[in-house]
Amino acid sequence: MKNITTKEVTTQAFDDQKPGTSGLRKKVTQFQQVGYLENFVQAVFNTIAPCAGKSLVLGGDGRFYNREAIQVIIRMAIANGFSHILVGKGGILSTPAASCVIRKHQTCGGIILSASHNPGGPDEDFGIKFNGENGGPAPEKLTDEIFQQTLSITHYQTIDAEDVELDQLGTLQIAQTQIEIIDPVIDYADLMESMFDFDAMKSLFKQGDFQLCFDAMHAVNGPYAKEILERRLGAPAGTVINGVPLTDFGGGHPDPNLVHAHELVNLLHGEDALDFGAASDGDGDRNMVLGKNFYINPCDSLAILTANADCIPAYSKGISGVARSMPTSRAVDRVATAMNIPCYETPTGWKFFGNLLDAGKITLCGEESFGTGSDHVREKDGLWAVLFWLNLIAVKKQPVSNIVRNHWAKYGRDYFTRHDYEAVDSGDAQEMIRQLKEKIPSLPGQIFSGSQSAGLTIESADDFQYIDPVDNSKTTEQGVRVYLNNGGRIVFRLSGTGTQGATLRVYLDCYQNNPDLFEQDTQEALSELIQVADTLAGIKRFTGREKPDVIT
Ligand code: G16
Repeated sequence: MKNITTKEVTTQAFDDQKPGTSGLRKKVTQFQQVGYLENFVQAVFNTIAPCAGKSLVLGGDGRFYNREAIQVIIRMAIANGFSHILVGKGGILSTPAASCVIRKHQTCGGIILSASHNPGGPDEDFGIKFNGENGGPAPEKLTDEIFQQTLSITHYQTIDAEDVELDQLGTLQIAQTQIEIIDPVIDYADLMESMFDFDAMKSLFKQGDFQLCFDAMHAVNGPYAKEILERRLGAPAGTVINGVPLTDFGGGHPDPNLVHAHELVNLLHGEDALDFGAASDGDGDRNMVLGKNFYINPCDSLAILTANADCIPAYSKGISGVARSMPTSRAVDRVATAMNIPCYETPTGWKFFGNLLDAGKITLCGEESFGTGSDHVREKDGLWAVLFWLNLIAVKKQPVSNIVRNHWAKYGRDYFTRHDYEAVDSGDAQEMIRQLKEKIPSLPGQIFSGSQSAGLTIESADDFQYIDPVDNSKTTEQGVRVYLNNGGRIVFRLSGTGTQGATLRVYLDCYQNNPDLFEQDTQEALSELIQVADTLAGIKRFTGREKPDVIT
């Protein structure tokens, strides 16, 4: 055992460390400022103090600055008195795996290093967040306290010590702290194997006529997908593409959507298209699933998984309820009504599902932003969603497109799209939202007369607020909602995860129960609403853009 003296280092507070939708996300260069990372970590430790005797999980998505940050945090955790630190080998832990390890090893929480789907590299993004003992993102109350701590911090604690070897499994004792380098995959893979029907899924691959591709986008899920899909389920070697985590994600944008996962999208299109494709993001919590020449919208995915939960061993005894973030389409609400289970509408951010999951009020939850999950961990979980779909395909013995079309035939179809305007001037974006909020009281009854939207009328509008049914905490100003008389809805909000200017998100959805209209192009089906959204908010005027940067 090495004896070490703790150092108290004087530091200057920063005023820009308020956690956003999911932790603190900034450019790497901001994190590299003297004391920047240390201040935030000490603020976390001060908030959860006393740290003495507690265990902490530590890992990240492998992006640029991950390893350096892990060494800094290990030294600080030792100085702050933690007795046990579990670190993913190579500094790697996907977000859902970190949640799994926190829960399994009953630690007081964990620090996850990731900027999720944002690009990585010296000039790109980095991020850090604290998850509590339930394995879930710190709730608002805790992130507010952490922010307050960052504003008044004057010192942080650390030690002088050499870097810890991150690439060898094993334990090392420094002062009172045991540092354990753990296999980042095994706990998570075991959990997945306990939940799904692996035998049924194996048979898909044994027959040899089912073709799957999983695009790990050179992000954290490569090793997890290889272990689960190729080793445990017997999918052929090469099923997982871009499977080696790279610090810059191979120069790509690790965001599993139709724009950024184009390699996968190409494999799922055309005459020789594969049967099933999936991708996950930088830290492995998001998922996109595709059938042969068929895109599954994440809102539909949540609804379909809910409707078919009884096909999965882990949920065969029934589910208690579901939740979706407010901007997510209302497809899952229809399923919940039919199943006679509650459906909760929460603000954007996985942290808002935590209380509902802990209280057993919900079993499944999801978001339009390619996030789906359940009570098995307290994070959204990309590979879990892929396994859920594979399990469904194996049980139903139907192509993905049939599963989705049968769902629409039973419940109707909720067309959904999100239009993102990225890196917009923050002042202009905020002014747009301010003016929109000002108009809310006068909106109901407004009739539109544009070429495509003639006769559309606003039924109601509000600024979404949420009262948590478990602890009664209130969260306000979560996006402007506008409901129209054709069953349509438009939501306007500013993203809480961007690192440059503001990102305006416009969410549009509309219910359709005429089967003759189930095969429309989504943008066409929602064209009236798209026009109304611009008329209402002056999107083109405020952003100076003729069209969105990303459409999902
Ligand atoms: C995070 C949150 C999600 C949220 C998403 C987008 O995901 O955990 O709950 O839906 O950001 O948030 P925003 O619209 O504010 O940018 P991730 O995958 O980025 O951690």
